[in-house]
Amino acid sequence: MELFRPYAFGDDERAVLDRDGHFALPGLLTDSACAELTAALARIQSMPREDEEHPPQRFSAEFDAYLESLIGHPQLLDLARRVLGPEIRYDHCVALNREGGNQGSRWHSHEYADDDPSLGFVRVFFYVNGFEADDGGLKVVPGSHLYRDPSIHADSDSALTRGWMAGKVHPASGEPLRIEELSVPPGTVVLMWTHAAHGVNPRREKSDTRWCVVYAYRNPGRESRARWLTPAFETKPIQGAEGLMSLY
Ligand SMILES: O=C(O)CCC(=O)C(=O)O
Ligand SMILES: [Fe+2]
Repeated sequence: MELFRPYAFGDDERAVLDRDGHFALPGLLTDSACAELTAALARIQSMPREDEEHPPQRFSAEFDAYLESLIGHPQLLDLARRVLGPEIRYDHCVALNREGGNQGSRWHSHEYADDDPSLGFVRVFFYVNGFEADDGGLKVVPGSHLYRDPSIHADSDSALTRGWMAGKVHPASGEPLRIEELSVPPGTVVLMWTHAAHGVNPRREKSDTRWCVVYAYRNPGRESRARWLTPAFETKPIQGAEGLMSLY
């Protein structure tokens, strides 16, 4: 089944991703993929959170055959390889559903090979029903990923501005760092380098659920703290994902 509509992601787009740390592909997901994803994410949402070690909300592909099938989908792997080059591994698949009233997420960044820029780690967010900036919206700091700082944390925009961002510039342009709040239409895919500073605004009380799942891939070479998969899943045959499930 087609996952993506036709799109452009060549050298120019890759350069923007490398400069800013994120790149949005608006409306990339096909209608049928959006329908399948919504159903799958609703199934995950309705599952009990009994097993604290392996919650479906975090090991999402292990709990849903459709989400599992996308790990090795040729169009997703092609996109991941346009970003990372040929040698890639699967890292994680996490449901990021946010119901009305969800508090969003504080500012943070993630680790991977912090001292080795030749090893990349990309998050591929599927924003199935999109979002407005003030309603479960993703926000970013363009250029922040170039610091490769895995431990950015802030409780609010102002705390980030006064704290980690203070005095820092976008290494590519020399301009002061700034917060960018995204708004994206349904079916949008956002690529993000793992060291990018990012946070999520609260979902409005009366809004419907923001359906979202992230697929993360990386170049092999280092341990990965976010690699949420069970040993059984690592060795499970998944079509298209042969050779991609191991750490190294
Ligand atoms: O919910 C989101 O939009 C972002 C979640 C996030 O920070 C992540 O998966 O790393
Ligand atoms: Fe994150």
